[in-house]
Amino acid sequence: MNHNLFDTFAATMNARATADFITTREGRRYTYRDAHDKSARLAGALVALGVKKGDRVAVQVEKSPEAILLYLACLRIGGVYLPLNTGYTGDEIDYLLSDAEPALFVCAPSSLVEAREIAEKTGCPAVETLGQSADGTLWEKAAQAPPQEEIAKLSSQDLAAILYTSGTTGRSKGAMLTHQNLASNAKTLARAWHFSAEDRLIHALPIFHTHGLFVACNVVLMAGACMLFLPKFDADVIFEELPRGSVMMGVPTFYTRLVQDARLTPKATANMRLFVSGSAPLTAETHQAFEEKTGQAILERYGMTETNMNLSNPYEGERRAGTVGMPLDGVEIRIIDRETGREVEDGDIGILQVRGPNVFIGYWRMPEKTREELLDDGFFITGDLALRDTQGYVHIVGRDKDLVISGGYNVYPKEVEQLIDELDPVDESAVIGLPHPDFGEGVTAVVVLKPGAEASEQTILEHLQGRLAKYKQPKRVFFVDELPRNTMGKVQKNQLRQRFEATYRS
Ligand code: MCA
Ligand code: AMP
Repeated sequence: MNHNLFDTFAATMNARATADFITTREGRRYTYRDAHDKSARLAGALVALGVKKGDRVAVQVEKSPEAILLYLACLRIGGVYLPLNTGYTGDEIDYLLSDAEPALFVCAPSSLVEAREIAEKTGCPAVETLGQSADGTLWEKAAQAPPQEEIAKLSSQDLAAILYTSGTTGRSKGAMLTHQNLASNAKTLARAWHFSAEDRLIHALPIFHTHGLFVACNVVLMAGACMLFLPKFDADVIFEELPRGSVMMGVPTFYTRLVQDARLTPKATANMRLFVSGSAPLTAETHQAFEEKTGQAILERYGMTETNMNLSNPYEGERRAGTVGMPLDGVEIRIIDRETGREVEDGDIGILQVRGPNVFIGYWRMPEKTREELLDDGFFITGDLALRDTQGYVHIVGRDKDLVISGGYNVYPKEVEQLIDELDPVDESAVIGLPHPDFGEGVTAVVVLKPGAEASEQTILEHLQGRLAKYKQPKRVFFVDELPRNTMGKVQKNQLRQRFEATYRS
């Protein structure tokens, strides 16, 4: 049996050949047959560029249907797809390419000069471009290349993708995801959320993370459904498209923005059968407000880059506000007391661990880090604090890891602190997340200056510009005389969060 995920998708492509796979508001349209044929051409171009099974293909391009075809081409030949946030700066890309050692770096046409420099520095042998409207050198090469019809024969453990997630030490880690990880999760989600060929997904998420790439696209591909590709979330566009859509997936910021909009009514959402939220906590207030305004209950689910999706509220049955529901089919969970190492009773808080075919096989070239988080018995330590209520619904109540989630993007404080601490006048810093009405949490820096030294909020922010992706940069910087510490010398971020809690309150 061929475990290549593309093999499964190829069955859909044949069965749904003339149906739309991706459409855009500008009227571009790819059918499933196009997806099959164009991905074969792109695969031909990849092979001609020397990409072989197991080789990483790093991709930092603007959202487009063609980028998804490139992802499919990669799967087809057994390449390892490595999507990169379009907001990453040159410094960030430099580190990621050095670590991943891709055989090819595909960038936006406008970034070619810088991309070539980074590729040369990091030893990446090939750079190609892919634009947003079926353009770029890779697309041109694909048009010339003989189609690669063959689907690489792979085992379930062969890698399909590496997705980088920042680490608590400040160094990004590449989560290695296999064809089995992605296939099992897509099948499970398509079933759990009743996806069918009739669905039309409104796709407004970025496609370089699990949510927009795997949860959205793989599920659509499993079901033979259609996606409307939007470049980004824009409430005006969403309201125009809701009458033609059936499902939307979003981060909580999508929903907090929609509930504030007078256009959100039962009529506006009448054609929609499902709204999914994830990547960060959806507040019970937003859940309830959305239901009051539309009569529809948002379905909240929980996942991680390392694990794909683990828990989901039920499609049928109560979608309970403030919870992430129950384990998906084939996923096991346990909630462990940090002190005793034993499972807690229902209602008690512990650290959530998950196991299943969806769980990754480790961090790229980081065996020690992998051993710390992926246990011998297959359970992965999520670092999230959870409790299970008496009806079996799991509540994510906090984090045992130092992490801020801003608008669905993860920001690891250590990475920001290290850069702030480089500044001469700075003695030390602590980066925290504070309640933010739009982004859920707002990245905030608290800085201690060296005795007699001077620096302003502007000094700190300017230093970070160009070094860190925009979403990681603090929205505010505060100066204090010293950071609160416990007797062990550990910075008490809770105290800082309390002190500056009202910062973004409107
Ligand atoms: C944009 N900005 C942000 C963010 N996005 N700042 C902090 N956090 C953000 N997430 C900056 C912009 O650069 C801009 O700065 C200012 O904030 C306002 O931008 P705005 O136009 O309002 O933002 P937007 O373009 O509308 O974007 C907000 C967004 C977007 C729609 C929430 O960030 C987004 O699509 N997030 C989704 C992330 C995601 O897909 N996560 C899934 C990860 P300035 O004005 O100074 O230029 S996968 C995952 O987490 C797991 C596996 C899971 O469970 O799904
Ligand atoms: P990432 O590493 O980007 O994949 O982010 C994974 C993290 O996002 C998880 O460990 C959680 O902290 C958080 N997360 C994802 N979905 C939810 C949710 N529905 N509720 C609360 N936190 C979530």
